[in-house]
Amino acid sequence: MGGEERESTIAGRLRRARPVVGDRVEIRELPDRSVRVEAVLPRRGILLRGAFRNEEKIVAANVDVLVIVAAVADPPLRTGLIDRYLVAAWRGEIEAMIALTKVDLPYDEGEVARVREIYGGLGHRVIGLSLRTGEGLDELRGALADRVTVLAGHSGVGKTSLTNALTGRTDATGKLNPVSDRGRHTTTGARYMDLPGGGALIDTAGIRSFGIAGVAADDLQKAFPEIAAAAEDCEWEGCLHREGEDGCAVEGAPGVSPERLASYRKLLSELEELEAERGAS
Ligand SMILES: Nc1nc2c(ncn2[C@@H]2O[C@H](COP(=O)(O)OP(=O)(O)OP(=O)(O)O)[C@@H](O)[C@H]2O)c(=O)[nH]1
Ligand SMILES: [Mg+2]
Ligand SMILES: [Zn+2]
Repeated sequence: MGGEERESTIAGRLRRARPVVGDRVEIRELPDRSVRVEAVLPRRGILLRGAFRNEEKIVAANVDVLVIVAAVADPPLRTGLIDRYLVAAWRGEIEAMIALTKVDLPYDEGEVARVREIYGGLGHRVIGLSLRTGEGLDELRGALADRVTVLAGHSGVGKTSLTNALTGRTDATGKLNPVSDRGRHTTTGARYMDLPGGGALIDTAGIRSFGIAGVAADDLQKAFPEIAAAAEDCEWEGCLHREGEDGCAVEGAPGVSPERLASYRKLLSELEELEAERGAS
């Protein structure tokens, strides 16, 4: 195919697209033997982050699985971030699993059982893990074999420890910061690492907080399937299930947990604030 003809193809027009971690690209070797990225191939399974001024930024592409990492203790288990990551997974059409780390530490068993019930009930695989005892590691390895995975979670939950265990690397892990009782972010930069059993792992440094900017407020419930299902009984078609909304069937509906509804409402008001800012500027 001639050079000029090449320019008119979609790939030709994409040639200046900037690759992100996980991208498949078409390359060309130049006469000086250096290699140039000619095109970024179509992406699936993308992770977006709301960036400055509401703009979306792709942080990883061609991701098969998002493993949402949360510790059962130290730092304390909080489900708000799990729900936020699940919105990101829904948006990028990525399967989401939940890894509950540090099960070797003392923790609130009732709380963890509840998390398993809620997210397991929504169809997400939930795996309890310990890097100290090795519990759950084989199960996780099996679940991730031959797939491209991103680990995401709060600082200090054990993402780098898990990455080291899965890949055989020895990257530095963090110590908890005794002052704030939250981990410092020890890891920077994004990397694509092959897994010994096939597949790959992308470490999350750039993916600390997925913004949900860009999701339309009335689309948000699509990321909360149990809320969307209960919404069929709301009196108004455009019901957004705000607190105290007239004719809303979602609150107290079977299958809708108060925790998830609270997360949904929190994210909804965040989106509405962003929309208002966008409208005002
Ligand atoms: N008890 C226990 N501690 C763990 C476990 N996994 C990790 N840790 C410890 O938790 C701390 C934080 O682990 P990291 O792997 O650095 O956490 P991270 O998620 O990569 O943190 P950032 O890079 O800051 O986002 C380290 O001191 C680890 O040794 C575990 O299964 N059990
Ligand atoms: Mg880390
Ligand atoms: Zn409603």
